[in-house]
Amino acid sequence: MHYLEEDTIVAPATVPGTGALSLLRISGPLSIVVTDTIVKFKGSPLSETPGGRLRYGEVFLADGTLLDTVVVSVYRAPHSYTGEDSIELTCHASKYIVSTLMELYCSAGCRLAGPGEFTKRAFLAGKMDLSQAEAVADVISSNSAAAHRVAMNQLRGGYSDDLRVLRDHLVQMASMMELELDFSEEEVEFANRAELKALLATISDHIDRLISSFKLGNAIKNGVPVAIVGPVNAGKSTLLNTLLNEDRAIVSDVAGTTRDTIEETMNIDGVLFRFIDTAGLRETSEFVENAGIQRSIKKLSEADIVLAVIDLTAPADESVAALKDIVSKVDFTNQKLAVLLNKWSKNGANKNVTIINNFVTSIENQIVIFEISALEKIGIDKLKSFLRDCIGSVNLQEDTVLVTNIRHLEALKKARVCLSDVATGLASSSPTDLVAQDLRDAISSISSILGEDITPDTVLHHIFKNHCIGK
Ligand SMILES: Nc1nc2c(ncn2[C@@H]2O[C@H](COP(=O)(O)OP(=O)(O)OP(=O)(O)O)[C@@H](O)[C@H]2O)c(=O)[nH]1
Ligand SMILES: [Mg+2]
Repeated sequence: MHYLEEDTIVAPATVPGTGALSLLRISGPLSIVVTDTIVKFKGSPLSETPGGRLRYGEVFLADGTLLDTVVVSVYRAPHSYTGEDSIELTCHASKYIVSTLMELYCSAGCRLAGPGEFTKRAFLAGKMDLSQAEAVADVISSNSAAAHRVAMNQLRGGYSDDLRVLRDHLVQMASMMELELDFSEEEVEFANRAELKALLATISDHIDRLISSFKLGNAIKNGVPVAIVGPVNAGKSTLLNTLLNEDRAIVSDVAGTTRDTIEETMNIDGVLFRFIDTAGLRETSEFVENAGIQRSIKKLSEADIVLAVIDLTAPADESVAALKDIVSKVDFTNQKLAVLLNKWSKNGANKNVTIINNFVTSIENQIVIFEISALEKIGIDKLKSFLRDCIGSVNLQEDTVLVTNIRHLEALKKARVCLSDVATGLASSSPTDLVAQDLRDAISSISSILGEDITPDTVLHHIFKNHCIGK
């Protein structure tokens, strides 16, 4: 059911005080009438202006002083973002002008919009489904070509189309079963069991593919997690700063400088990486440092790529022991490990290079080794190319469907569990009504991603609370 809200909302859609112009957005039944009372137009009032037009006007304060000259765009329901009568008012980007205009609108009967409320209205008016509405925030926050592409595909409905195909298959299956239920007295099987099982396998595969796309989807949206680990004083924080090209983390020659993890993202050739500098690994009884080290280990296990920073000026046996410890924590089927021999110097060969090289090649042939100097920025470009190559195939097609949202992932997993129950039910010839119920649960899980059926207000509140005001 689509419905329109009764109150009229207003919010700045741009950040006042930055840039030359600001945009105020007004949506709801009073938008046009109220704007007529605030802005003085030459000629006919705004209420006589058709949708899709721009009008120039002036805003005067009660004492007759000119506040600003503005341009107003008129949208008439249902031809607007929200589906309601809407106004976009462009003024100069002064904080004073914007806040005064906001006051004028609020005292004329509008109220300040909540986060994402314009998009929420667009969803409620049936302008977009819920997954598209969620993609609006992703498009706004996308900061790499890949993240932009995935979010834009979701916004344009590519992802929703994929889900609808999935849901339609499930509905088709359910209807075959429902038919059987209608004739249950006669104990006939309308639905061919072999056909049902084949259809179920195809649908389950589709859901599995979507679920497993989350790893890449999440990496693209939030950055590929790269953990920088290693013994204390190896130069991990120096490396973070060098990679980011800024003094983000404190660097010192005191062992145990970094206590907590520090995360920063950086775009390398269109792929977003999330670098995580961690507390140096060593035996310690100090409570805070130990807590930091536990976090380092957790971050190491969650990363896609692990950079083990080794200090070439430290004793080789200590470095080898440290590496052994790191290698034992890496899951080579899901993670890549690069050993970075840091503090490498142009002046003079370092015998530790050979010792560590020999050790690494003796244990695991999937490990790559780089000689770098984080401080002198040597070998950093090679390291960056390696990181970029690790991700390889993110040359996404425009219509690549990836799951990037935890809510969607949970719903898909729930649907998948229901389908496993359906498969078990079919295999054990369970009563059709039980199997049909599992199928209905799977359908409602998929529909919840699109926001179909009944979407409770609490769910909507949770989804839109992270949107920006004005969107
Ligand atoms: N010569 C040289 N010194 C370096 C290099 N990288 C880091 N250092 C120095 O090594 C010391 C430790 O550097 P950090 O970056 O703080 O080391 P860390 O691994 O973050 O240390 P913790 O946070 O204590 O675990 C500092 O004095 C750095 O200037 C390098 O490439 N060459
Ligand atoms: Mg550090």
